[in-house]
Amino acid sequence: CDNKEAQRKDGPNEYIAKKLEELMLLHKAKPGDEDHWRAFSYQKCLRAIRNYPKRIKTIEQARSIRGVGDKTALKVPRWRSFSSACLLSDALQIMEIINTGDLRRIAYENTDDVKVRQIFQGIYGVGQSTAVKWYAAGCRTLEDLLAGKGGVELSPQQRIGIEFYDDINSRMPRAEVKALFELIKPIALNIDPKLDVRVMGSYRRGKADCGDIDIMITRDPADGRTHAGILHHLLKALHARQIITADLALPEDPFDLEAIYRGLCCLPDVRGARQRRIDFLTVPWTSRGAALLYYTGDDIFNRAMRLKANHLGYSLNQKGLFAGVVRDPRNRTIKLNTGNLVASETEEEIFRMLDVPFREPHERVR
Ligand code: DCP
Ligand code: MG
Ligand code: MN
Repeated sequence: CDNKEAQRKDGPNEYIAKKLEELMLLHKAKPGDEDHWRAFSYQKCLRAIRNYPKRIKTIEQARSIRGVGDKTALKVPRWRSFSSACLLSDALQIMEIINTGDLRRIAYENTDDVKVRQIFQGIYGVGQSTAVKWYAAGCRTLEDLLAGKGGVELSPQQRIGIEFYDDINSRMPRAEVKALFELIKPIALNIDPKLDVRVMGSYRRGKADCGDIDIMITRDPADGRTHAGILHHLLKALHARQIITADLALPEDPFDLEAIYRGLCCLPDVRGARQRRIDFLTVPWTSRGAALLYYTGDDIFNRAMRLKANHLGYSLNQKGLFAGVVRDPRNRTIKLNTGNLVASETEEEIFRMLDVPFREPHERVR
């Protein structure tokens, strides 16, 4: 692999990022409505620290990381008007790590209930509310859950999540994504040679390791045919070849042009091959540009693009860029109409409409 990400080594402030990350993960397992936001601002802060080229020594440096980063390592365009990444409280925590090598808050937050909930939330599809519920029912270990302690009942998906707990929670090397894709792509093209099949997500961004494999499928309908129903046949073929080993979430309608499948896959005939997470995303041909943009990510970059779109009076999602969307003033997340499609066929036109200089996939990170 030829990109920067794959070659990146730990920077001089990795030890700081590691400690803050530990705290962030504890926050994630803590009930409370601010948590989502808290985790989000931490992620921004972590990236800024990891990208900071010099060893951080003073609180001024810690507080100014965003500003410094803007000009040098990050090259963040002006339109990314995030509030400052490192708040004073974050800067104080950074100083504590620099001065003591530790963060007392970690020990304070790392209570037994948080530890248990953290383990539970590592089960695929299990969020905070379920983890809290299971803890309250008296469960403390994965074995407790499997035994149905306290009357807990697991869904089939949760059982798979426990069975392959370690596999699902580890990332795979880029080469393994490539190997699996090279098995899958010909099987898809064998069903219909005109399919457009590609790997999205962290792989497309050039990352050295991936949490899952995101495969997008679409098809030019110029000859009067579409990819509707393909996913159904492809999944059947992949099950038969023992490449797909378990289903986690089936599409509501596998014959829809837009369908999502989530499951586990594995390199067949490879001793010790691990179970890997795989997602299939089928999208209508006309929205392929918006889908490319969305499924390439990363999630923080997508958020920045959506914000920029909103500032300009547009609405952006995986289907396209829309103008004239009217939102409920009491709840801005509710759309009162779908608006008019402005751009969706290519990534370039969406960037252009948003007046954002085009960025290659590997540049779509902070
Ligand atoms: N995505 C998003 N917001 C989310 C989830 C996903 O914008 N809440 C988009 C951006 C992601 C893409 O979908 O890049 C794929 O989602 P993944 O969860 O697979 O994330 P990545 O592929 O980026 O990372 P990983 O290597 O962890 O899979
Ligand atoms: Mg992914
Ligand atoms: Mn995914």
